[in-house]
Amino acid sequence: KINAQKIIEVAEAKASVSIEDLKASQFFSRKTNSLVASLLAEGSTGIISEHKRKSPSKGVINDQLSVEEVTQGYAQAGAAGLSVLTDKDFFGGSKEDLQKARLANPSTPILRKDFMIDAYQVYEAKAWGADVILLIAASLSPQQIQDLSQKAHELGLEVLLEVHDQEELDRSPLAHVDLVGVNNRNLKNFAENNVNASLELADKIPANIIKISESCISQPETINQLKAVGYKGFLIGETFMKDANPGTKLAEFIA
Ligand code: IGP
Repeated sequence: KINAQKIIEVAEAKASVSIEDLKASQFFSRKTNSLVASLLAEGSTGIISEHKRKSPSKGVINDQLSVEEVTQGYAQAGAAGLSVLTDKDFFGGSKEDLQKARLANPSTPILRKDFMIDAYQVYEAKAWGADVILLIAASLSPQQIQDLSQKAHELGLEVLLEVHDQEELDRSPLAHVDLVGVNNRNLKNFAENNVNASLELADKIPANIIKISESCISQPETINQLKAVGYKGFLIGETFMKDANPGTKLAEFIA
């Protein structure tokens, strides 16, 4: 759910950096990398590996490594894409994390992982070096999803829409997004620790849409299980981040 703090932050950010300023930033006019193309490429690992220092459910996961070390390790090990948290309050991320990840990995698709509610944040995402934005169906109206997706596409960004259940899937304007992610973790109670949500929703998502399974993936066998029901992407954070060497962990995972 949206919290008041976040809304205030967005308003503050608006006041200090104008959209014109964002448009003038070094990354704004760059050509973006397509996550869709990367996931569909022959031999893609499908793995979208995440930089995540801490989370509300797990506390500190790993704050010992630089974002460059983590993301380059992932890219070298074969990640199809990267996800970088920019939310400070809950996940300890920042815009600098995204900017550093971009500079360290010029040709890898990067998802800005944050709670997006305003078009201003889509401009930020582009200006900070992202290729893809996340839209969470649970906290947005269908109209907002449509409008934010349109803005993202206008700026050359792709859209990953996150759903957790059938109700969210049914009311979402799927024609406007590029990828659909099923979050296995229930954001309301953090209860789940399995990929049942992805398995249940697999055949409810139209076949022409690229499916990603998000969260709670800790075993390589799970990837095969998810691939068998049509998933092309696998968003994995904690399993890699809690290792002293996240890139090596990814390499072992896909070996
Ligand atoms: C990664 P995990 O269980 O592998 O660390 O999960 C990612 O799916 C998770 O961080 C996530 C998330 C989100 C974080 C999915 N959707 C929305 C913040 C906001």
